[in-house]
Amino acid sequence: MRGAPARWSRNKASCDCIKSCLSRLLGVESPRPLRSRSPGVSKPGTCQDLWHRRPEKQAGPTGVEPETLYLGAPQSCHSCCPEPAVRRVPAAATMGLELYLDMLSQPCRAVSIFAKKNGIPFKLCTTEVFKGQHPSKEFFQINSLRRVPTLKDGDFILTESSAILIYLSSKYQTADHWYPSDLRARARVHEYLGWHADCIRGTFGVPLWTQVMAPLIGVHVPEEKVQRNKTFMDLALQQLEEKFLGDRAFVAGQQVSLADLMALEELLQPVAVGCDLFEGRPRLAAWRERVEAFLGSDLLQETRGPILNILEQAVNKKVPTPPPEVHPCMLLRISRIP
Ligand SMILES: N[C@@H](CCC(=O)N[C@@H](CS)C(=O)NCC(=O)O)C(=O)O
Repeated sequence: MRGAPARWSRNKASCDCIKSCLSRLLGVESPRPLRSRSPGVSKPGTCQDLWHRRPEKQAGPTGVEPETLYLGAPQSCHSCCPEPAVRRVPAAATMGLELYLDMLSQPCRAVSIFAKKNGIPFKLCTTEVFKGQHPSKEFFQINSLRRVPTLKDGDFILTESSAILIYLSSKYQTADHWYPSDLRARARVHEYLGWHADCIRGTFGVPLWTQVMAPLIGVHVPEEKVQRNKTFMDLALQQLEEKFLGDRAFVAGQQVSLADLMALEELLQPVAVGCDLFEGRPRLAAWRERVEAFLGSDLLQETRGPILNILEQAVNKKVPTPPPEVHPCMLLRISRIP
C-alpha cells in the first residue's frame, strides 16, 4: 500500500484534488509544504541543487548550506483519489543521479519536468549553453559531445533526451502510461520520437535563434529563411495534428506519454518568442491544455521561467552575450537554418 507521505514538499506539481481529499480524510489543512533551496553557486557543470525526498533538512556538500529538499510529486490525479500515488524510491536507487540541464533548452525541460513530476531525486547540474558552460573542460569529461541534457548515474553517462527519458522511466518504474509496456503502445511512442527528431527538433527552435540568439553575436538571419522555416513549422503542426494526435487525447495514444512531453516543450520554444502556434488550431490547443493540466501549472512555471522571460530579457538587453568560444557552435546552428 502506498501511504500518504509523512511530509510533503511545496509540491509544485501537486494536484489540488489530492490535497483536498486528504484534508477531508484527515480533517486537517493541506499537508504542510517542505522545500528549501540553497542559493547555488553558478559554476559551469557544477551541481547546484539536489532534488530528493529526504524528510528533513540535511547539510549540503559544504556541510553548511542545506541542499534543496524536494519530496517529489504525486504521479497522477485520480478522480476518486483516496490517497496520493507517491512512489517510494529505495534509497539505493536514488544515489548519485545527476542531470546536466539548461532550462532554455527544450529537451532539458522535458527531462526536468519528467523527473520532478515523477518524484525522481536528482542533482541539478546547471550547464548554461549560452554562457559557454558546455565547452568547459569539466563538462567535456562528462559528455564529449558537449550537449545537454546529459545524465550521469554513478559511472553511467547517457546523452539524448529520449534515451534519458526512457532510462528514467524504466529505472524508476514510473506509471506505465509514460512509456507503455504494451508493444504497440510503446511503438507509438517511438514512432513519434523518431518523427520528432526529424521534423520538429531542428525547426521549432529557429524563431528563438533568429530573434534572440543570432542577434547576440551580430548575425542577422534573412527574412526569406525565417519565412521558409515558418512554412516547415506549419506543415509539421498539420502533421502533428492529423497523423499523431488525430482523434486521440495525446500524441501517442489516449494517455499522456514521453512523446507529449517532448512535443510540448519543443512547441513552447516559438511560443516564448511570440509565435502563438496554438492560435487557430483548436485541436492542438486542447491537447496542450490536457498535457499542461496533467503536469500542473506550478511545475511548468518553475521549469519554463527562463524561456518565458527570454524576450523581455532580450528587449532589456539582459541576456548575457555569449563568450567567443561559443560562437562557432552558434554559427554552425544558424548555418543549418534552411
Ligand atoms: N538530440 C539531442 C539534442 C540536444 C541539443 O541539441 N542540445 C542543445 C541545447 S537544446 C545543446 O546542448 N547545444 C549545444 C551545442 O550543440 O553546442 C537531445 O534530444 O538530447
